[in-house]
Amino acid sequence: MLVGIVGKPNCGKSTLFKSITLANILIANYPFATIDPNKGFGHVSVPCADKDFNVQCNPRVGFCKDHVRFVPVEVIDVAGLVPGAHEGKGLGNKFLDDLNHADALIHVVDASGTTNERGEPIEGGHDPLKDVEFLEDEINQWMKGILMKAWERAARAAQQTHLEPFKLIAKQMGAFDVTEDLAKELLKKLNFGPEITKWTDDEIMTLIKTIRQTTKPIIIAANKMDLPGADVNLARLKEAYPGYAIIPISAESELALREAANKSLVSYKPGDDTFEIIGALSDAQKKGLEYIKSHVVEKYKGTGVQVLLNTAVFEMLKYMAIFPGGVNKLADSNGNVLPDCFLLRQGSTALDFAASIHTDLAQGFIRAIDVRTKKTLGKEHVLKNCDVVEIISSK
Ligand SMILES: Nc1nc2c(ncn2[C@@H]2O[C@H](COP(=O)(O)OP(=O)(O)O)[C@@H](O)[C@H]2O)c(=O)[nH]1
Ligand SMILES: [Mg+2]
Repeated sequence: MLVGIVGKPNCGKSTLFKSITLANILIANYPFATIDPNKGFGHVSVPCADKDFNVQCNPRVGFCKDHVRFVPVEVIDVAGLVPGAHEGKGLGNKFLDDLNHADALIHVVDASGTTNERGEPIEGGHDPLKDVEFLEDEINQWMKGILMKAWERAARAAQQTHLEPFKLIAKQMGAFDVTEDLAKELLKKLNFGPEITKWTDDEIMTLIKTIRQTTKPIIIAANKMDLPGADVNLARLKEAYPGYAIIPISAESELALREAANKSLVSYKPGDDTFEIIGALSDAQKKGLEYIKSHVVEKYKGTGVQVLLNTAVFEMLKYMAIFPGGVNKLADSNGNVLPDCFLLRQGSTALDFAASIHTDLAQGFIRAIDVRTKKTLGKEHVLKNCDVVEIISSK
């Protein structure tokens, strides 16, 4: 799973990326470094199962603090999109290509309205509502460009060879993981005519929008909530886009708090709705943190950054966290307690879980056990968030 951070220049993408990926790298325990400087690991958080068993876990990756388990999720900071990017304007197509691999997008909007559509400071303010439309339009246009590549010839050829429309769409949009099944499902809903060459431009755009919503769902991060006027724009955004998840955040505040926490100046973990100053601070540092407390953390019950990532992964992409464990012991052969926590699609069964650990486990699947209740679970049993599951397999 890969979450892409997008938005116009200077909306705060890199600040958000930095704050998300600045887990204390020592406790997060990554044995590898990413080569791409714009890619890194953030963490979604779930109540850790270790608490229910009165133990302290030892995560292989990620970390656990106060029985909150932080599970890694890959994120990418996609460089600024400007109007016309799909035509190669600004940094253009390379960055749109970066998006190809993302399963979901966080659209960072400068809710303070202090920068224009190219990210330049602006007197008198800019309406952030416009940013939402422009970004979706850019992505739609770009996807359409890909579909329309050699479209006329492909459509004609498909018609002559009686290739079914969904097969053509899957072929043209393969880069976005549009499978034949998905294309079939989407086209069934849209109910276009059977002759592909007669599809209108509007129909094609409707298809593109549907593909975009399915393969690149967008969550909106209303950033810079620490600045005056952002609260008014947040309310306007919510009113204008009722179907969207819109999360108020202050990326800069989160970054400051994580940095201070890593230096033991404050007691704070991502997602907390308060923090405590514990170290010796200069007057300027103290003032800065007090501002963050009164203008962000107390007002919005946190900086919003953890809520943002959790909402993207658990609500928008509909994942859940599952812990492998044993009824007789929760540790692996090295004595590490509950070392793993997997993110699986909601609706996954005990068999899906076995397969996600190892194909052998699935092939030899005998039964699963809910480690908390010790109840036997069959292949088709649908798991729920934070379950601890043992797989009994003949292989
Ligand atoms: N006040 C405020 N400024 C922010 C926030 N997040 C980012 N910024 C500032 O906005 C400017 C652009 O941020 P940056 O992350 O480089 O934007 P990018 O171009 O989208 O990557 C920088 O001066 C940041 O310090 C925030 O939450 N509050
Ligand atoms: Mg940047």
